[in-house]
Amino acid sequence: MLEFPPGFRFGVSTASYQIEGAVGEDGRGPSIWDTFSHTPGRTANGDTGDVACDHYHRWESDLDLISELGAGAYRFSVAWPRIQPTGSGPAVPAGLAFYDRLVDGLLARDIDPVVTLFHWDLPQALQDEGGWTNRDTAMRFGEYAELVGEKLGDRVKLWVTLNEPYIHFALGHVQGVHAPGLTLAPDAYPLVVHHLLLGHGLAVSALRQHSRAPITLANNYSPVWVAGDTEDDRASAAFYDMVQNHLFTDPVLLGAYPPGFEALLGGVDVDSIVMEGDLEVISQPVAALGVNYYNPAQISAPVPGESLPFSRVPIKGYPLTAFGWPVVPDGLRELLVGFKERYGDKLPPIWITESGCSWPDLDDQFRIDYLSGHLTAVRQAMDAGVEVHGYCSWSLMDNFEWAEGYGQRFGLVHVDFETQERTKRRSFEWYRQVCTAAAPRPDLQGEPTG
Ligand code: GBH
Repeated sequence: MLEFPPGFRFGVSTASYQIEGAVGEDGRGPSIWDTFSHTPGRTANGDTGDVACDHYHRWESDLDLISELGAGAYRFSVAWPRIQPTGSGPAVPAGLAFYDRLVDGLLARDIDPVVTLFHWDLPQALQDEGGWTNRDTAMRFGEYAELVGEKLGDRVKLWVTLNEPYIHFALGHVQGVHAPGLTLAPDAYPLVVHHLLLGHGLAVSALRQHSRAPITLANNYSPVWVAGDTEDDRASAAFYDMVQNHLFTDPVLLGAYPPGFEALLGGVDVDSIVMEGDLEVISQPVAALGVNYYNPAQISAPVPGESLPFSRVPIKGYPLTAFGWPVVPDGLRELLVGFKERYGDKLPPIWITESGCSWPDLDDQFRIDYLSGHLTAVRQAMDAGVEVHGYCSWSLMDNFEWAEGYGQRFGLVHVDFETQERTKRRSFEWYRQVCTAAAPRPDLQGEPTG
């Protein structure tokens, strides 16, 4: 068994819209994912998160599962529309109370609560006003963070402001295959990017008033491999690396947009979007960096007919998950070591906030190999000098996999969506041994309150 240093957290992750269900209960307002999933043709089989894992009603027995797993951390997200049904104004007490019970339930089971504020379920009312193209959404996000921080700030152990802003931007606003389902004109891209980042910064300011816990954002990162050997191939790969890996990281860690950002501006005057002081807000020190890792990206120059400035080339020669994604554990080591090289002393301790695979079988040696390979890669990156504090497997249980509906199963626990019965996969038992072998955890080092 791999040895990790004392204090290293092994955990599991989920997200509100993917597990909770109960979309009309206790004053929750509609989110963009309710709208999107109820629009014909948007999700596989027309699946929606209306019921999902019914976790809103089954949270206690779900926490018992996490406890049985021996996990030291549980990453979940707060549904913004449960706290503010229209994205602004006072908090709904019942909404806050749900997460309050969840946090206390975790602490009672000796599990560190890791709380994400935004895992893509934006209140629909804010989308109606332009969503992340509108600077006001960032302001509203800061206010929402204040409400959650005030309620939970004394007990949360790690905060994640935004989950995968790059994916939310690219799939939701450029390709239109995730909510809000937009294919925006390029001149709106920098608005979405900047307002997401500003929202992160404003949330950091708000949380600091109430919590000493480390704060981070979690991006989906991929080491970028060049396919082809032309200058154009290399330029496309560099562009892709910039948008996926650095666009939502450099402003936070370095206080500046990455070189090449201008290419995304398409002639838009940056001063009309990035206001004075914004980058200072965005780059307030954070005591952690969240990394969601699934696979590398192999990129070439765009092929004819491609509307983007790059082309994704399938990675061959590796096992594929049920989703068809290549399994490349060493890509995680490569990514982490590359981050250390790029950011040096500016790189805060890393948390792997998601890592996992879609695999349906109950007897899932595939997932065991996946987890074991990725934990080995993390250990190797640590040996190479990268500080990593935790690893959260995606996911605790099968759930609503966005546009794929219930067709892809990422859980250590199988869910029968007819009966809501939970059945532990073999990987659950394997990961339980990893979690329970971990050394006791001293309290996480955070920051002083503001
Ligand atoms: C995460 O997104 C989400 O945070 C989480 O909610 C979700 O359930 C989980 O992952 C599983 O999907 O076409 O082979 O190059 C992951 C974002 C974007 C990662 C697409 C893999 C392409 C794989 N994903 N990406 S490939």
